[in-house]
Amino acid sequence: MSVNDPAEITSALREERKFPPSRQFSERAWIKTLAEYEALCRRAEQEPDAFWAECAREIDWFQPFDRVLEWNFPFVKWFVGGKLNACHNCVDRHLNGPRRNKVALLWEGEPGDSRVLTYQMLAEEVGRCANALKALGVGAGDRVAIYMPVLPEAIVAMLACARIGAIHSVVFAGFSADALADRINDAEAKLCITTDGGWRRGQAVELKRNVDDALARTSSIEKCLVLRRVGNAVAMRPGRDLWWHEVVPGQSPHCEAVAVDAEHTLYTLYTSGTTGKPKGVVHTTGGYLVHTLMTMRWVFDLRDEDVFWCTADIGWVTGHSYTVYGPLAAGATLVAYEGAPNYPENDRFWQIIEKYRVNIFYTAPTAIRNFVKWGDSWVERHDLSSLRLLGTVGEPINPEAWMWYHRVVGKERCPIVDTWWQTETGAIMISPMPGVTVTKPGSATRPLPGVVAEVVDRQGGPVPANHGGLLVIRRPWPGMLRTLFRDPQRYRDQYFSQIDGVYFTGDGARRDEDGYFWIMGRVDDVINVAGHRLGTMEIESALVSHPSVAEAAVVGRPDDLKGQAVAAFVTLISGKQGTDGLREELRTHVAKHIGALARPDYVRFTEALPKTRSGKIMRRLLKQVAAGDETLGDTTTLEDLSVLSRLREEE
Ligand code: 7RM
Repeated sequence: MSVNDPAEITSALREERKFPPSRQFSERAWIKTLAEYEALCRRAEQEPDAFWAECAREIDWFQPFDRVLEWNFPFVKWFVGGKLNACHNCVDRHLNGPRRNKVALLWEGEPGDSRVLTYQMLAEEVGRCANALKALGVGAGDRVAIYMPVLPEAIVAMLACARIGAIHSVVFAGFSADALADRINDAEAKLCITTDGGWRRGQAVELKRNVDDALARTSSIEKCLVLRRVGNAVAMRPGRDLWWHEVVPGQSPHCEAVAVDAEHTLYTLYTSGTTGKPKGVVHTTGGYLVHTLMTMRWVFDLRDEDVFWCTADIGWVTGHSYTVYGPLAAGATLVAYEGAPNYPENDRFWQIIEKYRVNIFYTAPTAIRNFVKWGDSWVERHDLSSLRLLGTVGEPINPEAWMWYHRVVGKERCPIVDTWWQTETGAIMISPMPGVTVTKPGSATRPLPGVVAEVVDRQGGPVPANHGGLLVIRRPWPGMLRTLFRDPQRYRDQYFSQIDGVYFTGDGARRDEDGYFWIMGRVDDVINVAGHRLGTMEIESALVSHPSVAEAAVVGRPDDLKGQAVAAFVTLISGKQGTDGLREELRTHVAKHIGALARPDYVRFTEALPKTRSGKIMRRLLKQVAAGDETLGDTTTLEDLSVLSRLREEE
C-alpha cells in the first residue's frame, strides 16, 4: 500500500478552543499588534531580499554581503560575498556594552553542581579552547566530532570550532559506539572531543569507552581531547588521547575569530532517515545565524532581562539552534541542564525553573506527556511564577497535552508557542508570534514572515482548506540546509524531487479556514482503513483526551477485511489500571470523538513506547510489533531497546 499521498487523509478531529494572548503580554512584546505582524509578512512577501537584508543587519559582518540570495535550484547561497564569524556574533559582539558582565550561561549538572559564566568569562574559555584546537592541528574546514553531555565545555567547544572556522559534528552522547563511528567516518573528523563519562540518572555513562570502541573502526581521527567529568578510570592512548585540563587551561584566552564566508559550513549534524545511512545535514554561517537570531525575537519574544531555557540536548538541532546559537547570538542568559528530567525525582525541571527564575521554557511534547503521567503534584510544589512564555517542538502536541501545559505549568497566563521546524530547516518555520497570534491547541498556527509554506497534493497542486496534504516550502529561507555532506545527489532526491520545484518536508498537514497549519506528522504515519486515510495523530489525540491516558501511539495492522486495522498502544497515568473495561471505554471514546471508522480494533496497554533518542515515537517499530514481524530493521536510534522486547514478550 502506498501511504505517501495523504491528500485524502480524513481529518475529523476539530479543535475549537482559541487562546488570544493577554493584553499585558502583547503590550510588552516585540511584535505587539496584528497590524505590525501583517506588515512584516507583507514586506517579506513583496520584497524578500530587502526584508532578509534588514534582518541580516542585526548581526556583525566583517565584510558586508553584495547579494542577499542566489537560488540555483535546489542549491542556495545567502548573503553572498559577506564575511563574518558565528562565535564573534555569539560572544565578542556582546563584550563592548552592558552585556559584558551579563550571565551567558547558567549551567546545572545532574548531581546538583552548577556553574555560571558571564559573556566575558565565556569569551576567555572559548579563546583558550580555540587555541588548543589550533595547537592540535585543527584548522578552517576540518571536522571535529563532539561527543559530550550538556556541559559548559561542550558549548565552549562548539563555539571554539566556529571561531577558527572548523566544522563541528556533535554526536548525541546517548548514541552507541557504532553510531559514533559511522558519523566520524562519514565526516572524516580529525579530532574527537569527549569526556571520561556523563551522568545519567545517577549513573556514570562511560563515554570514553564508547569513543575507544568507535575509534577502533575509524581512521581519520588524529587526536582525542578528553574532559574529566565523572572521575572514572579511563584508558588514555599515548600520542592520541589528551586531557582537556592538561591542554586547554594553559592556552592564551586571546584567539582571533577568523572571518569566514557567509556560506562557510558552520556544522554538520546527522539525522537518521527511515532507511539507509544517516544524512549529514550541512548548515552554513550567515543565513543560519540570521534565522536563529530573528526567531529568538519573533517566536520567543526574548528581552535582555529574560532567562531562557531550552531543554534540548546539544546532540539535536534544537540544542544547536536554541541552546547555543540563537540565545547566544541574541545575548541571552540561558539555562543548560546536563541530566534527566526525573533525577533525583520527577520535579527536577520545575526545581530548575524555580531556582533560576526561568522566564521562557522550551521543551518537547514527549516530556510534557511524561509530566502528565507523573501527575500535577510534582509541578504544584514549585513556584513557577517567573514563567511568561512556554514553547514546544519535536512532534505534534496533542490538544489535551497542550491544555495541561497551559493550565498546570503556565497557570493560564503564558502563551504557548508550538514551533514546527526540522533539522533541515535550521530554525523555526511555523509558529505563533506570542504577542499577536490567537493560538489553538495542537496547531503550530502560521508560517513566520518570509516563510512560504503550503499544503499541496502529490502533483504540487493546492488542496482546499481542511483537507490533508503534503507540507512543502516554496521559497528558500536563510537557515535552510545547503546540502547533505558530500552527497548533493541525495540532497536533491530526498528533498526536491518528489514534488516539482519545492522543498518537501516529508510531513503531512492540513490548513484550516483561518490559514492555520495542523501538522499531522511524517506522511509514513498515515493509515488506511477501508479506503479512508486517517492521520494517526488524530486518533492519538482522541485517546490522550481520555483522563486515564498519558500517551498513545497508533499504527495500522494488516487486516484482510479493511486493508488496515487500527492498533493503539497506550500508556496510562500513574496509578491507573489497564483493565478490559478501560479498553472498551477507550474504543468507544475514540469512536465518539472521531467516528466509528477510527475505533481502535486493538488496544494494548504498555509501560512505555519505543522512542528515538530525541523522544519521537517510533511508529515504524510498533507497526512491526503489531504485525507480528520479527525482523525489525535498524533499531540503533531507539532510546531503550528493552521497551521493544517487553512489548514483544507481552504479545
Ligand atoms: C526540531 C526537530 C523534524 C520533524 C518534523 C515533524 C516533527 C517537529 C513539530 C513537529 C508537529 C511540531 N527537528 N515536528 N516540530 N510536528 N508539530 N511543532 O524536531 O529533524 O528532529 O524532526 O519533527 O515531523 O518533520 S527533527
